[in-house]
Amino acid sequence: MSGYTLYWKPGSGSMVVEAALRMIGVAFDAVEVDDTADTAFLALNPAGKVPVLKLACGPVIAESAAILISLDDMFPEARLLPPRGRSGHVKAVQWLIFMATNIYPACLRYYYPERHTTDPAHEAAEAIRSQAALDMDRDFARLAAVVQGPFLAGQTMTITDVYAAMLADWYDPAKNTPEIKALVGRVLENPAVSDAWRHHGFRA
Ligand SMILES: N[C@@H](CCC(=O)N[C@@H](CS)C(=O)NCC(=O)O)C(=O)O
Repeated sequence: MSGYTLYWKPGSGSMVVEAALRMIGVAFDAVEVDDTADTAFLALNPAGKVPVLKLACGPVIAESAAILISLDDMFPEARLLPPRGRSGHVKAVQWLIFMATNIYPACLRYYYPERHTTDPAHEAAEAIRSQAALDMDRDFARLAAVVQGPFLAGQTMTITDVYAAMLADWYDPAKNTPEIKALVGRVLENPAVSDAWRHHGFRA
């Protein structure tokens, strides 16, 4: 047994955490979660969501951005994020949190609109879905405008770029935006990322 256990589901946001673990080069166990409402899993993350990372020394971390920032703290030499104190660090963290708190939830509203309204009418769900699409169009346009470094935080790929590629794979209009499409291509040149991408069944 290794020191790290990643709880994951195919096609889910655990992809970026697996990519981070592979970029670090640390051994980990991958436990596929069939049912996020299972009592044993809820004991790990009461929110019933993957990704979850369990450390052998005790702590359990949920929330994709929190896991990535914690891994960067534990393994600064892996350069998941640019070194602290440099302007690239602030940018990479800013865009990571921007995506985790805006685009990721919008994507969930887009695919599961009925979970985001108490109104059972089909039209209510459709309205949620349309607004989620508009929100993602606006937010991916903001990302596309800054992917000129050629990465989001400059000349070197960070885990923030992998996060952006993952979200884009869930939403075709983003994936087909030239700047984002080029970013996905660049990110997938990294073997650690492409291994996690394939293992999770991502498409590009
Ligand atoms: N804010 C959370 C969102 C996690 C999330 O919504 N995960 C989805 C998969 S992408 C999930 O586990 N949904 C429940 C399920 O699939 O059973 C994060 O950033 O980690």
